[in-house]
Amino acid sequence: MTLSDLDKLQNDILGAIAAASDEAALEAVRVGALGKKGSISALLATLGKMTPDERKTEGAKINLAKDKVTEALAARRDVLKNAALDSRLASETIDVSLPVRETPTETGRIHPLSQVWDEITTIFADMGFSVAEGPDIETDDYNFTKLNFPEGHPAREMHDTFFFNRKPDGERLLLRTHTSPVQVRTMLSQKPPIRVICPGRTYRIDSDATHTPQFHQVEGLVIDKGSHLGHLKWILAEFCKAFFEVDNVTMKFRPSFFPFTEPSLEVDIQCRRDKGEIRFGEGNDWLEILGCGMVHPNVLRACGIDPDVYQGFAWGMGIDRVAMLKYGISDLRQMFESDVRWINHYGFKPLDVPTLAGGLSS
Ligand code: 2U9
Repeated sequence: MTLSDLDKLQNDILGAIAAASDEAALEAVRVGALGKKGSISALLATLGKMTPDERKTEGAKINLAKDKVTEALAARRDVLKNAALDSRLASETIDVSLPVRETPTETGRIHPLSQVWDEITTIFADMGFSVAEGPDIETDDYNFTKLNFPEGHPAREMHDTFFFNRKPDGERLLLRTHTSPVQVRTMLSQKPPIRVICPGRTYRIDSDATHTPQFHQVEGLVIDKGSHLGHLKWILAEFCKAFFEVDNVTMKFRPSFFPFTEPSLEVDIQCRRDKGEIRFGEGNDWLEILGCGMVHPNVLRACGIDPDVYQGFAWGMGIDRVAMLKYGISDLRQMFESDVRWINHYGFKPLDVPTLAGGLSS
Protein backbone atom coordinates (compact mmCIF):
# COMPACT_ATOMS: atom_id res chain seq x y z
CA MET A 1 0.00 0.00 0.00
CA THR A 2 1.35 3.45 -0.89
CA LEU A 3 1.53 6.21 1.62
CA SER A 4 -1.23 8.12 -0.15
CA ASP A 5 -3.50 5.04 -0.06
CA LEU A 6 -2.94 4.75 3.70
CA ASP A 7 -3.49 8.51 4.10
CA LYS A 8 -6.77 8.25 2.17
CA LEU A 9 -7.95 5.28 4.26
CA GLN A 10 -7.00 7.11 7.45
CA ASN A 11 -8.79 10.29 6.30
CA ASP A 12 -11.89 8.31 5.31
CA ILE A 13 -12.01 6.67 8.74
CA LEU A 14 -11.41 9.97 10.56
CA GLY A 15 -14.18 11.53 8.44
CA ALA A 16 -16.56 8.69 9.34
CA ILE A 17 -15.65 9.14 13.02
CA ALA A 18 -16.39 12.85 12.87
CA ALA A 19 -19.71 12.15 11.09
CA ALA A 20 -20.90 9.46 13.56
CA SER A 21 -23.94 11.02 15.20
CA ASP A 22 -24.32 8.58 18.08
CA GLU A 23 -22.41 5.90 19.98
CA ALA A 24 -23.87 3.05 17.90
CA ALA A 25 -22.73 4.67 14.64
CA LEU A 26 -19.30 5.28 16.15
CA GLU A 27 -19.02 1.62 17.19
CA ALA A 28 -19.83 0.59 13.59
CA VAL A 29 -16.92 2.76 12.36
CA ARG A 30 -14.60 1.22 14.98
CA VAL A 31 -15.54 -2.33 13.95
CA GLY A 32 -15.07 -1.37 10.24
CA ALA A 33 -11.52 -0.12 10.95
CA LEU A 34 -10.15 -1.99 13.96
CA GLY A 35 -12.46 -5.02 14.29
CA LYS A 36 -11.30 -8.53 13.29
CA LYS A 37 -12.23 -7.88 9.66
CA GLY A 38 -11.57 -4.14 9.83
CA SER A 39 -9.65 -2.23 7.15
CA ILE A 40 -6.70 -1.33 9.42
CA SER A 41 -6.62 -4.82 10.95
CA ALA A 42 -6.43 -6.20 7.39
CA LEU A 43 -3.40 -3.98 6.69
CA LEU A 44 -1.70 -5.10 9.90
CA ALA A 45 -2.27 -8.74 8.80
CA THR A 46 -0.22 -8.09 5.63
CA LEU A 47 2.91 -7.36 7.74
CA GLY A 48 3.55 -11.09 8.29
CA LYS A 49 4.27 -11.63 4.61
CA MET A 50 6.81 -8.76 4.36
CA THR A 51 10.56 -8.76 4.71
CA PRO A 52 11.85 -7.51 8.08
CA ASP A 53 12.89 -4.16 6.56
CA GLU A 54 9.51 -3.61 4.88
CA ARG A 55 7.78 -4.68 8.04
CA LYS A 56 9.70 -2.04 10.02
CA THR A 57 8.77 0.87 7.74
CA GLU A 58 5.25 -0.29 6.77
CA GLY A 59 4.46 -1.42 10.31
CA ALA A 60 5.39 1.98 11.71
CA LYS A 61 3.10 3.75 9.22
CA ILE A 62 0.15 1.44 9.73
CA ASN A 63 0.49 1.55 13.54
CA LEU A 64 0.67 5.34 13.38
CA ALA A 65 -2.60 5.35 11.42
CA LYS A 66 -4.12 2.87 13.93
CA ASP A 67 -3.08 5.11 16.85
CA LYS A 68 -4.60 8.18 15.21
CA VAL A 69 -7.87 6.30 14.55
CA THR A 70 -7.93 4.93 18.13
CA GLU A 71 -7.34 8.41 19.50
CA ALA A 72 -10.04 9.94 17.30
CA LEU A 73 -12.50 7.19 18.32
CA ALA A 74 -11.89 7.90 22.02
CA ALA A 75 -12.24 11.64 21.55
CA ARG A 76 -15.46 11.28 19.53
CA ARG A 77 -16.87 8.77 22.07
CA ASP A 78 -16.33 11.34 24.83
CA VAL A 79 -18.10 14.04 22.81
CA LEU A 80 -21.08 11.77 22.04
CA LYS A 81 -21.34 10.53 25.64
CA ASN A 82 -21.44 14.08 26.95
CA ALA A 83 -24.02 15.09 24.33
CA ALA A 84 -26.23 12.09 25.26
CA LEU A 85 -25.94 12.97 28.94
CA ASP A 86 -26.74 16.65 28.25
CA SER A 87 -29.87 15.80 26.28
CA ARG A 88 -31.02 13.30 28.95
CA LEU A 89 -30.50 15.88 31.67
CA ALA A 90 -32.44 18.43 29.62
CA SER A 91 -35.34 16.04 28.97
CA GLU A 92 -35.52 14.81 32.57
CA THR A 93 -35.31 18.21 34.16
CA ILE A 94 -37.87 18.78 36.91
CA ASP A 95 -39.02 22.34 37.45
CA VAL A 96 -39.39 22.31 41.22
CA SER A 97 -41.03 25.74 41.09
CA LEU A 98 -44.11 24.36 39.21
CA PRO A 99 -47.30 23.89 41.29
CA VAL A 100 -47.97 20.29 42.42
CA ARG A 101 -50.69 18.60 40.31
CA GLU A 102 -53.76 17.84 42.48
CA THR A 103 -54.56 14.17 43.12
CA PRO A 104 -58.04 12.60 42.76
CA THR A 105 -58.49 12.82 46.53
CA GLU A 106 -58.37 16.60 46.10
CA THR A 107 -60.16 17.05 42.75
CA GLY A 108 -62.79 14.27 43.06
CA ARG A 109 -66.15 14.93 44.69
CA ILE A 110 -68.47 12.79 46.83
CA HIS A 111 -72.09 12.91 45.67
CA PRO A 112 -74.38 14.69 48.20
CA LEU A 113 -76.49 11.55 48.39
CA SER A 114 -73.49 9.44 49.48
CA GLN A 115 -72.50 12.17 51.93
CA VAL A 116 -76.00 12.29 53.47
CA TRP A 117 -76.16 8.47 53.56
CA ASP A 118 -72.89 8.51 55.55
CA GLU A 119 -74.11 11.36 57.78
CA ILE A 120 -77.30 9.43 58.67
CA THR A 121 -75.52 6.13 59.37
CA THR A 122 -72.90 7.98 61.45
CA ILE A 123 -75.59 9.56 63.66
CA PHE A 124 -77.48 6.31 64.24
CA ALA A 125 -74.30 4.26 64.70
CA ASP A 126 -73.36 6.69 67.48
CA MET A 127 -76.71 5.87 69.17
CA GLY A 128 -75.93 2.14 69.04
CA PHE A 129 -77.75 1.09 65.86
CA SER A 130 -76.41 -1.55 63.47
CA VAL A 131 -76.76 -1.22 59.70
CA ALA A 132 -78.67 -4.00 57.92
CA GLU A 133 -78.94 -4.53 54.18
CA GLY A 134 -81.01 -6.81 51.94
CA PRO A 135 -81.73 -7.55 48.26
CA ASP A 136 -83.33 -5.03 45.87
CA ILE A 137 -85.43 -7.83 44.32
CA GLU A 138 -87.95 -9.05 46.88
CA THR A 139 -90.88 -11.37 47.30
CA ASP A 140 -94.46 -10.10 47.57
CA ASP A 141 -94.53 -11.75 51.00
CA TYR A 142 -91.61 -9.73 52.45
CA ASN A 143 -92.46 -6.45 50.71
CA PHE A 144 -96.22 -6.52 51.45
CA THR A 145 -97.87 -9.50 53.16
CA LYS A 146 -95.68 -9.73 56.27
CA LEU A 147 -95.97 -5.95 56.62
CA ASN A 148 -99.73 -6.22 57.04
CA PHE A 149 -100.75 -5.23 53.52
CA PRO A 150 -103.69 -7.62 53.04
CA GLU A 151 -104.04 -9.34 49.63
CA GLY A 152 -105.91 -6.98 47.27
CA HIS A 153 -105.70 -4.09 49.77
CA PRO A 154 -105.62 -0.60 48.15
CA ALA A 155 -102.43 0.22 50.09
CA ARG A 156 -100.58 -2.08 47.70
CA GLU A 157 -101.68 0.17 44.83
CA MET A 158 -100.24 3.24 46.65
CA HIS A 159 -96.78 1.86 46.11
CA ASP A 160 -96.82 1.79 42.25
CA THR A 161 -94.74 -1.35 42.20
CA PHE A 162 -92.39 -2.64 39.49
CA PHE A 163 -93.35 -6.33 39.20
CA PHE A 164 -91.35 -9.01 37.35
CA ASN A 165 -93.12 -11.54 35.11
CA ARG A 166 -94.59 -14.44 37.06
CA LYS A 167 -92.33 -17.47 37.52
CA PRO A 168 -93.60 -20.92 36.32
CA ASP A 169 -94.70 -21.65 39.91
CA GLY A 170 -96.88 -18.51 39.85
CA GLU A 171 -94.68 -16.44 42.21
CA ARG A 172 -94.26 -12.81 41.23
CA LEU A 173 -91.05 -11.06 42.39
CA LEU A 174 -90.80 -7.27 42.57
CA LEU A 175 -88.36 -4.38 43.08
CA ARG A 176 -88.77 -3.46 46.74
CA THR A 177 -90.91 -0.35 47.19
CA HIS A 178 -89.38 0.41 50.61
CA THR A 179 -86.51 -0.99 52.71
CA SER A 180 -88.99 -2.51 55.22
CA PRO A 181 -88.38 -6.10 53.93
CA VAL A 182 -84.87 -5.74 55.40
CA GLN A 183 -86.40 -5.27 58.88
CA VAL A 184 -88.65 -8.28 58.22
CA ARG A 185 -85.55 -10.34 57.41
CA THR A 186 -83.80 -8.97 60.53
CA MET A 187 -86.70 -9.94 62.80
CA LEU A 188 -86.91 -13.41 61.26
CA SER A 189 -83.19 -14.03 61.78
CA GLN A 190 -82.42 -12.25 65.08
CA LYS A 191 -83.88 -12.31 68.57
CA PRO A 192 -84.87 -9.02 70.27
CA PRO A 193 -83.61 -6.60 71.45
CA ILE A 194 -83.17 -5.26 67.90
CA ARG A 195 -81.79 -1.87 66.96
CA VAL A 196 -81.16 -1.52 63.22
CA ILE A 197 -81.23 1.03 60.48
CA CYS A 198 -81.72 -0.04 56.88
CA PRO A 199 -80.48 2.37 54.21
CA GLY A 200 -80.95 1.26 50.62
CA ARG A 201 -82.28 1.66 47.10
CA THR A 202 -86.02 1.53 46.59
CA TYR A 203 -88.21 1.59 43.48
CA ARG A 204 -91.63 2.97 42.56
CA ILE A 205 -93.25 3.85 39.21
CA ASP A 206 -93.05 7.61 39.70
CA SER A 207 -91.14 10.37 37.89
CA ASP A 208 -91.29 14.18 38.29
CA ALA A 209 -89.23 17.02 39.85
CA THR A 210 -89.42 15.44 43.31
CA HIS A 211 -89.66 11.73 42.41
CA THR A 212 -87.36 9.36 40.51
CA PRO A 213 -88.29 5.71 39.78
CA GLN A 214 -85.30 4.64 41.86
CA PHE A 215 -84.78 6.50 45.11
CA HIS A 216 -83.20 5.94 48.53
CA GLN A 217 -84.68 5.35 51.94
CA VAL A 218 -83.40 4.81 55.40
CA GLU A 219 -85.66 3.08 57.86
CA GLY A 220 -85.08 2.30 61.51
CA LEU A 221 -86.46 -0.37 63.80
CA VAL A 222 -86.27 -0.92 67.55
CA ILE A 223 -87.81 -4.00 69.19
CA ASP A 224 -87.59 -4.50 72.94
CA LYS A 225 -89.77 -5.29 75.94
CA GLY A 226 -90.44 -1.75 77.09
CA SER A 227 -90.12 0.25 73.83
CA HIS A 228 -92.58 3.12 73.54
CA LEU A 229 -93.35 6.31 71.60
CA GLY A 230 -91.35 8.40 74.09
CA HIS A 231 -88.16 6.57 73.05
CA LEU A 232 -89.05 7.07 69.40
CA LYS A 233 -89.58 10.83 69.85
CA TRP A 234 -86.25 11.20 71.66
CA ILE A 235 -84.36 9.29 68.97
CA LEU A 236 -85.94 11.34 66.17
CA ALA A 237 -85.30 14.66 67.97
CA GLU A 238 -81.64 13.73 68.57
CA PHE A 239 -81.34 12.65 64.95
CA CYS A 240 -82.80 15.92 63.62
CA LYS A 241 -80.53 18.07 65.81
CA ALA A 242 -77.44 16.15 64.71
CA PHE A 243 -78.45 15.96 61.04
CA PHE A 244 -79.49 19.60 60.61
CA GLU A 245 -76.60 20.69 62.87
CA VAL A 246 -78.74 22.85 65.22
CA ASP A 247 -79.04 22.93 69.02
CA ASN A 248 -82.85 22.82 69.09
CA VAL A 249 -85.54 21.47 66.80
CA THR A 250 -89.29 21.77 67.14
CA MET A 251 -91.11 18.76 65.81
CA LYS A 252 -94.80 18.25 65.10
CA PHE A 253 -96.26 14.74 65.13
CA ARG A 254 -99.40 14.37 62.96
CA PRO A 255 -101.55 11.23 62.94
CA SER A 256 -101.23 9.23 59.73
CA PHE A 257 -101.75 5.76 58.33
CA PHE A 258 -99.32 3.03 57.32
CA PRO A 259 -100.37 -0.65 57.26
CA PHE A 260 -97.25 -1.68 59.21
CA THR A 261 -97.53 0.73 62.17
CA GLU A 262 -100.27 1.55 64.67
CA PRO A 263 -100.46 4.29 65.71
CA SER A 264 -98.77 5.91 62.68
CA LEU A 265 -97.39 9.44 62.66
CA GLU A 266 -95.85 11.88 60.24
CA VAL A 267 -93.21 14.27 61.50
CA ASP A 268 -92.74 17.89 60.46
CA ILE A 269 -89.91 20.11 61.63
CA GLN A 270 -90.06 23.84 62.11
CA CYS A 271 -88.04 25.92 59.69
CA ARG A 272 -87.66 29.35 58.14
CA ARG A 273 -87.19 29.92 54.41
CA ASP A 274 -84.89 32.83 53.80
CA LYS A 275 -84.00 33.90 50.23
CA GLY A 276 -83.91 30.33 48.97
CA GLU A 277 -82.11 29.11 52.10
CA ILE A 278 -83.77 27.02 54.79
CA ARG A 279 -82.94 27.45 58.47
CA PHE A 280 -84.04 24.76 60.87
CA GLY A 281 -85.09 25.21 64.49
CA GLU A 282 -86.72 28.63 63.84
CA GLY A 283 -89.45 30.29 61.73
CA ASN A 284 -93.08 29.64 60.89
CA ASP A 285 -92.84 26.99 58.17
CA TRP A 286 -93.15 23.24 58.69
CA LEU A 287 -91.41 20.64 56.57
CA GLU A 288 -92.41 16.99 56.48
CA ILE A 289 -89.30 14.88 56.91
CA LEU A 290 -90.32 11.38 57.98
CA GLY A 291 -93.01 8.90 58.95
CA CYS A 292 -93.01 6.62 61.99
CA GLY A 293 -95.09 4.61 64.40
CA MET A 294 -95.36 1.63 66.73
CA VAL A 295 -94.88 -1.64 64.83
CA HIS A 296 -98.29 -3.24 64.17
CA PRO A 297 -98.86 -6.44 66.25
CA ASN A 298 -99.71 -8.30 63.00
CA VAL A 299 -96.22 -7.45 61.67
CA LEU A 300 -94.50 -8.64 64.86
CA ARG A 301 -96.50 -11.89 64.76
CA ALA A 302 -95.77 -12.46 61.04
CA CYS A 303 -92.06 -12.05 61.81
CA GLY A 304 -92.04 -14.54 64.69
CA ILE A 305 -92.13 -12.04 67.58
CA ASP A 306 -94.78 -12.27 70.34
CA PRO A 307 -96.56 -8.87 70.53
CA ASP A 308 -97.64 -9.64 74.11
CA VAL A 309 -93.97 -9.70 75.16
CA TYR A 310 -92.30 -7.24 72.79
CA GLN A 311 -93.16 -3.82 71.41
CA GLY A 312 -91.33 -1.97 68.70
CA PHE A 313 -91.25 1.28 66.84
CA ALA A 314 -90.08 2.12 63.35
CA TRP A 315 -89.56 5.11 61.13
CA GLY A 316 -88.71 5.83 57.52
CA MET A 317 -87.42 8.75 55.49
CA GLY A 318 -86.32 9.51 51.96
CA ILE A 319 -82.54 10.06 51.81
CA ASP A 320 -82.88 12.00 48.54
CA ARG A 321 -85.52 14.22 50.11
CA VAL A 322 -83.54 15.10 53.25
CA ALA A 323 -80.39 15.61 51.13
CA MET A 324 -82.29 18.14 49.01
CA LEU A 325 -83.67 19.89 52.11
CA LYS A 326 -80.32 20.09 53.89
CA TYR A 327 -78.22 21.17 50.92
CA GLY A 328 -80.79 23.32 49.05
CA ILE A 329 -81.04 21.13 45.95
CA SER A 330 -84.21 22.04 44.05
CA ASP A 331 -84.57 19.38 41.34
CA LEU A 332 -84.17 15.74 42.29
CA ARG A 333 -83.44 14.70 38.70
CA GLN A 334 -80.18 16.74 38.65
CA MET A 335 -78.86 14.36 41.30
CA PHE A 336 -78.70 11.58 38.71
CA GLU A 337 -77.54 13.48 35.59
CA SER A 338 -73.78 13.08 36.22
CA ASP A 339 -73.13 16.72 35.30
CA VAL A 340 -69.57 17.52 36.42
CA ARG A 341 -70.46 21.20 37.02
CA TRP A 342 -73.29 20.12 39.33
CA ILE A 343 -71.14 17.69 41.30
CA ASN A 344 -68.36 20.32 41.59
CA HIS A 345 -70.92 22.70 43.11
CA TYR A 346 -72.87 20.33 45.38
CA GLY A 347 -70.26 17.60 45.97
CA PHE A 348 -68.06 17.07 49.03
CA LYS A 349 -64.31 16.65 49.28
CA PRO A 350 -63.39 12.96 49.61
CA LEU A 351 -61.41 13.50 52.79
CA ASP A 352 -64.25 15.43 54.48
CA VAL A 353 -65.65 12.24 56.00
CA PRO A 354 -68.68 13.06 58.18
CA THR A 355 -68.01 12.48 61.88
CA LEU A 356 -69.98 13.73 64.86
CA ALA A 357 -66.83 15.02 66.55
CA GLY A 358 -65.48 16.80 63.48
CA GLY A 359 -68.83 18.18 62.22
CA LEU A 360 -70.98 16.35 59.71
CA SER A 361 -70.75 18.68 56.74
CA SER A 362 -67.98 21.16 57.63
C1 2U9 B 1 -91.24 -3.04 59.80
C2 2U9 B 1 -92.15 -2.42 60.59
C3 2U9 B 1 -92.38 -1.08 60.43
C4 2U9 B 1 -91.18 1.79 58.56
C5 2U9 B 1 -91.86 3.09 58.42
C6 2U9 B 1 -92.52 4.98 57.51
C7 2U9 B 1 -93.24 5.01 58.69
C8 2U9 B 1 -92.61 6.04 56.48
C9 2U9 B 1 -91.91 6.78 54.32
C10 2U9 B 1 -91.17 8.04 54.56
C11 2U9 B 1 -90.90 8.73 53.27
C12 2U9 B 1 -91.24 6.18 53.15
O1 2U9 B 1 -89.39 7.38 51.76
S1 2U9 B 1 -90.73 7.49 52.12
O2 2U9 B 1 -91.70 7.61 51.09
N1 2U9 B 1 -91.85 5.86 55.41
O3 2U9 B 1 -93.33 6.99 56.64
N2 2U9 B 1 -91.75 3.91 57.38
S2 2U9 B 1 -92.87 3.67 59.57
O4 2U9 B 1 -91.96 0.96 59.37
C13 2U9 B 1 -91.70 -0.37 59.49
C14 2U9 B 1 -90.81 -0.99 58.68
C15 2U9 B 1 -90.55 -2.34 58.84
C16 2U9 B 1 -90.97 -4.49 59.96
